[in-house]
Amino acid sequence: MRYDALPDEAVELYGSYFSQIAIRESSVVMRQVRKELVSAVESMFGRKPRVVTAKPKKGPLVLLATADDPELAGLAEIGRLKDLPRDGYIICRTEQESGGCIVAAGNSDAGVLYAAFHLLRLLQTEQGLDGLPVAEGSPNKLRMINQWDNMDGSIERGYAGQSIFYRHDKIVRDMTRIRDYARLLASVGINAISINNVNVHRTETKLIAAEWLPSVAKIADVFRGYGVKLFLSVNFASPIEIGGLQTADPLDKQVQRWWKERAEDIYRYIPDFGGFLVKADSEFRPGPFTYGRDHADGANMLADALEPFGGIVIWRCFVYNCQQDWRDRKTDRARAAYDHFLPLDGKFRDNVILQIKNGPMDFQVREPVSPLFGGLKQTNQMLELQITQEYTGQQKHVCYLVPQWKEIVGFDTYAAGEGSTVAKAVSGELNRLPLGGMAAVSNIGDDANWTGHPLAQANLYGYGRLSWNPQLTAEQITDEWVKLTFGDDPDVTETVSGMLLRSWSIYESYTAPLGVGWMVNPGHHYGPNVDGYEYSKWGTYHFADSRGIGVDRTTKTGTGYAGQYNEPVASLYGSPGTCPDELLLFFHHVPYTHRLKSGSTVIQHIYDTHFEGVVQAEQLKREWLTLEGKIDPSVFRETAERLDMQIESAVEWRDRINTYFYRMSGIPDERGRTIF
Ligand code: GCV
Repeated sequence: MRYDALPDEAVELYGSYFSQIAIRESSVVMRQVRKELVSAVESMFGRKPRVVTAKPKKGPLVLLATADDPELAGLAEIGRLKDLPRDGYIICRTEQESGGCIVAAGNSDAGVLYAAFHLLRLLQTEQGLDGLPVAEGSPNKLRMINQWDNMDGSIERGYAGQSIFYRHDKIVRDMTRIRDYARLLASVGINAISINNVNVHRTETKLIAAEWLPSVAKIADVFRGYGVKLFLSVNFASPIEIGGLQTADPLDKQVQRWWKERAEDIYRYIPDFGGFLVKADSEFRPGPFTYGRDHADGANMLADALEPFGGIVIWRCFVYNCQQDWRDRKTDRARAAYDHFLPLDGKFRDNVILQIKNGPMDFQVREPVSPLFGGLKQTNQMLELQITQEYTGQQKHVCYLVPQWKEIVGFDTYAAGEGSTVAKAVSGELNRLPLGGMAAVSNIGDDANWTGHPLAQANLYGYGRLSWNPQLTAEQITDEWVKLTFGDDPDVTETVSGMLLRSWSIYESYTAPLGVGWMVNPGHHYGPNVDGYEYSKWGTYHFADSRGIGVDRTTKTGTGYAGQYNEPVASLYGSPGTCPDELLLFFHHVPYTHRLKSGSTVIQHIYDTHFEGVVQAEQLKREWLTLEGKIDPSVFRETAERLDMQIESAVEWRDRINTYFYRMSGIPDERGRTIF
């Protein structure tokens, strides 16, 4: 959204079209479309466009309108809109008018907004308009952001400053930053946001009460202008904590009535309120289990309260025993979501969506995809990703996650034969379900650069683009972001794209090996600590001893987790001979001398990747330094500083991991490098 001045050639080619914009401000969204376009055009073409509400007889001009606008009558291309989803759009060029016209038309106001951003993106990335017409629509009805912000201004797992929504237990008065955020999100097609942490503490429980609803409504007003629906995370025990009731039992009539009344209150203030996001019976949060009820009872009770107003309940599946005894090798946290929710398939109301984390554990740098996606057949589902880099370098390390997310959305669950990808499961296409989409935990805060690490912005951008269109390749998304952010100097675009696209694999190489995960410092989760979680209650173990390492999750001798997948995936993961190297220790306990498909032994792989990871981190820094003078100086400096932190941390990871496994196994590095 820099809207840099365009090169002369582009100004010459398109300047006349953009000298005149025809748009009817029939809604708050259309008003923002007009504002965005006017300021972008002024900045890119160096001239303020003339804005008219009815299409003039003579072009050239840019016309922005919804499908039902009479101005579009007779335009052949517009017919294609009816085959696109509600927020779909087309952009085309017509020379029938004298002078010519660029038309950006949407099935809804939000569709027009997305068309406008698409048009601006084409100009900024200097792709020009030769590729028109374009017709787009997202398969995902919900493309959502989850804020884990608390009202004291802190952000759970936030690495970019304080909340832009709250400060000192209050909602901020100045909404400028929130407005900018809404613009940012809309520019990549996000259409929903929950604005408070899923761990809903005492103060935030009151967000659904009269005390805070007027201020929440102001935030909703800001997001509405950009086609983004507002949701709140709610505390399942609210009827007790703020309602004065003795119970929060979902089958209790008083409780049901209490939630219905809250829904009425909320919709009085926010008529298009999205609904509730719920973390229940998870990590000490209250939930239906307290009353001997199941998660369908809990979710359906809230869904019934919201249903008359068109609201939905997004119910998280991150439910597991966080009080496990490490001596107990039968209980497996990885199994938990499937074990809890599969038996409830088909028991949820139509306005409930189950939100499932991408992996069965918790946003590790490498995990298999949750088997729930291939298991649920009759329940709306949503994929939950984590943009904030809790376990992936906390925005000190560059770790671009789009390649990881691409693997996840492209994973074949075989639920209905080959080609049953996660993308199809969550869009609803696979099981012909009405609701679904993607959600992700945001990585922004009030840091001037939004994300702490300047390159971490690519993760937010990439999530938005991928949730709009899961078919986009990582390379396409990266190329767009780099050009929009840094311009199109080939030295810069090639270097930054290369750095981003390699960064996930570099981070993986010097941290926990072969999918085993969790070798981090407990609590804050930054930096290496091989046994940090080994004897804890969290169910996150690697079981390393002097002979081998890994978790046996097979059906024959282990926890049976591998059997939660459909065939042929269950068999693939079920045997160490066929299990992909990168997930070997997630599924199998093997000796250090076990030979990987790569030809290396497990122990030698650990040494090699950890030495190589540091070399690669240093290489990232070297590459970045070649860009001095070609990148905004403050961005250059901030990134260089973070790359130094990354190298320092990678060295720590390398030495601790290598030393630990050398001491455990007694097997030296074949290449005789320094291990302590
Ligand atoms: C919001 C992990 C994180 C927690 C987070 C939880 C969740 O356990 O460490 O901070 O809590 O996931 O997703 O609910």
